[in-house]
Amino acid sequence: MPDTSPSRLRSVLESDTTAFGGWCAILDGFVAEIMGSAGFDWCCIDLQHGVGGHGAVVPMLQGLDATGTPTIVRVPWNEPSGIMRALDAGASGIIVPMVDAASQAAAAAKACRYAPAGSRSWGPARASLGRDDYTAERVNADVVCLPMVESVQAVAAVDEILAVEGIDGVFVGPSDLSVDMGIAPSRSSDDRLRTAVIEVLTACRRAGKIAGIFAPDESSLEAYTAAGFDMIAVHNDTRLLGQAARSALAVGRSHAAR
Ligand code: 3PY
Ligand code: MG
Repeated sequence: MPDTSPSRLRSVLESDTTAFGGWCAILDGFVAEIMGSAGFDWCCIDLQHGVGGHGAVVPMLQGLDATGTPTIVRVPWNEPSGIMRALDAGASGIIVPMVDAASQAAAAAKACRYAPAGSRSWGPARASLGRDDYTAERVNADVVCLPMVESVQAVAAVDEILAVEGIDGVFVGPSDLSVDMGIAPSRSSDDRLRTAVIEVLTACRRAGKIAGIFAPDESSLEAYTAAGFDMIAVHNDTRLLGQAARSALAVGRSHAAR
């Protein structure tokens, strides 16, 4: 039985080596299991932009648990109900989209933790299954809360966001950040974007907190890995499946005798 204890996510993200993550945008248990068995250091279930029914969350967490992959849920929005439901279902960490200010980060951090540290409501339906060590104190210490920095305003406020108690780091969304900067999201190597990304990474280093980012393509993956991000999402399942399908088809077509 693989180790599925929630503290594993924190240790993977805080280790000295880059933690590469899978990003599940196809909301399906079997797809999550395939992603988990690929050997990623962590996997994120994307409830903001993922396609499919939210009823897939528990089978996805089960699929990832079966492969021993630490789990994160990106919630649809910075709302306590979504954060608490994902944690009750058994996610070890939460990524919160579109956080622009310290006050918003504080709200997310509180939703992730039980009193006195926060305001999470008690009802860990799946999260506490088979866990004699499930106590508020223990869970508050284990859970990882990462607001997304994906606007010009958030980059400007990143030091204050990182200073919020209960915020473990930040996760950069380069596509939304590009849009906010007036850059096409497909231009991932734009200098202004890369400068802003490095600014966030430097702020994380100053604060001693986790620096995460989504890499939408190979050149970003290379650049963000070389820059030293702690956690990097390797594209997403949709893109990886499309890429593999196109390349298999191209091999077949290139060898076609008729
Ligand atoms: C972004 O790049 O904006 C993201 O949210 C990554 O999924
Ligand atoms: Mg985004």
